[in-house]
Amino acid sequence: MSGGLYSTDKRDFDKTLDLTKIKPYGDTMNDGKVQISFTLPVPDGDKAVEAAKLLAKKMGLEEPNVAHHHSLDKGFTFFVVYGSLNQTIDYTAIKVQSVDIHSMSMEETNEYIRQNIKRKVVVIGASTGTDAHTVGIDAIMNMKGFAGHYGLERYEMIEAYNLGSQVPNEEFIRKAIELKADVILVSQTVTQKNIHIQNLTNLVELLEAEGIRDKIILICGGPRITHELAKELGYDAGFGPGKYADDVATFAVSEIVSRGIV
Ligand code: B12
Repeated sequence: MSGGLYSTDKRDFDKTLDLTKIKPYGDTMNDGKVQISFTLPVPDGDKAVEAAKLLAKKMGLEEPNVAHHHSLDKGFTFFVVYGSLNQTIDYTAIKVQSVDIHSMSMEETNEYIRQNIKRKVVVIGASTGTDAHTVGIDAIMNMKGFAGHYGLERYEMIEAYNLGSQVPNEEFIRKAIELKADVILVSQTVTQKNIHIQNLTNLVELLEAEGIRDKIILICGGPRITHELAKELGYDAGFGPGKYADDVATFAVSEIVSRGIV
């Protein structure tokens, strides 16, 4: 792509596009082309295909085309539907809250701690409540890390304790007090029936009741956690997919220093 509307020059691109009415791009601007997939609890066949098309129209797709369908099991059919979305959104009206920091490397974070905190930072993490998923918290904490980013256990100036999964909030707090944790990391993956909201809220309430909420950096994360949600629930920050130990460590140590809890 080069020149005019498709220029890779961001300024040209922004000028030609009406950002107040953007819609998906397929192969021509504003064609609205999307592909969706879903399963219906009916047997495969012509009637099922018609049902999928009708449903796609109700979702706002014009000229839906069932590109693929196959029987998943007796009475269940999987569909891939292609069509043009008739909805637009005003991109200029969107406001998002995110953690606004330039992440340091592991070495830079270690040096920052040596210079500014002058002792090891204690971090405790777990997947709490009934949540059995450990891969997210491991990605942040394990020595070997995730996607080329070393985990907190590898940081020379961080003492990291990963308690695993299904850790009750009370036990988590007891351990945090025992280890004199500076930073508490909570991972929540299951969001069915908003169980994560209840569990995250309960942890904040318990920390407040213990009188230690202000003395620690409280961070949550998971596939459906945003910084905005985290702040709403009384956390210092929230991290979702695409975030690694570097981001979390940078935020935590800067926050310790700026809040003067060294
Ligand atoms: C692996 C897996 C499992 C494994 C977990 C093994 C393990 N030791 O962790 C097993 C098989 C045990 C499992 C069980 C269940 N699972 Co499961 N599981 C998955 C799966 C396939 C992958 C999750 C994963 O590992 N992602 C990789 C990690 C690296 O990504 P991540 O968690 O997003 O982490 C990143 C960020 O979010 C962030 N992050 C995460 N945590 C934290 C914490 C902090 C502090 C910070 C800063 C950042 C951070 O950093 C990470 C790196 O960028 C997902 C589907 C999927 N493809 O995502 C379903 C999924 C999460 N599971 C699901 C469900 C429903 C379950 C069960 C309830 C099923 C059941 N009925 O039994 C049980 C859980 C029971 C329980 N009590 O919790 C649902 C959750 C739906 C929902 N929204 O609630 C999913 C989405 C599948 C689905 N589509 O239905 N599961």
